[in-house]
Amino acid sequence: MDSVLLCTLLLCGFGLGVAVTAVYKMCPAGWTRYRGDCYLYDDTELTWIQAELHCISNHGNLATIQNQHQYTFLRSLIFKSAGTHKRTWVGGYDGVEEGTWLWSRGTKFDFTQWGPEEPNDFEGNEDCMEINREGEDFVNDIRCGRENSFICVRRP
Ligand SMILES: [Ca+2]
Ligand SMILES: [Ca+2]
Ligand SMILES: [Ca+2]
Repeated sequence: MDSVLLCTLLLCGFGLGVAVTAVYKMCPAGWTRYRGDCYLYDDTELTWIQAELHCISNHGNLATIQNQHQYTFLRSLIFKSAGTHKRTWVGGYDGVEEGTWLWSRGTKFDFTQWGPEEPNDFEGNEDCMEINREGEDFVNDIRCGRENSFICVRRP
C-alpha cells in the first residue's frame, strides 16, 4: 500500500513537472519573448526569400504584424539591436497574386497600416514587405531582391 502511494506521488510529481515545463517554455538564447512568441532581429542583409529561409532554418518564419502595439515592439527591437531604425523585412508578400497579401507564417493577414500611398507595387515589381523604409515609421512594399536585415518569429 505504501509503495502504491509512493508511486502515485511520483507519477503526480512527474506529471506536474511536464505541465510546468510546457507553461514556462523559454525562448532560445538571444530571442526576445513577446506575447507567447519569440523574436530575433538579424542585422545580416539578405533578400526577402533568403531571410525567410534563414528563419525557417531556425524553426520560424519572417515576423508578422498583428496590431499597432506589436508593430511598436518590432520597431523597438530593431532599434535596441541595430542602434538605428534600420530597414527590415517582415513576412508579408503578394507574390502569388498581386494585391493579395499573405504572411509567410500562414496566419491571417489583416494588416492595414501601410505608409501613405502604399502598397504601390512600384514598376509592377514590389511583392515583399519592409518596415522602417528610409529609417522612417513607414511600412512599404518593395522588390523582393533588395537586401535588408530581418526579424524572425517562432514558438518558444
Ligand atoms: Ca507582383
Ligand atoms: Ca505587389
Ligand atoms: Ca512601395
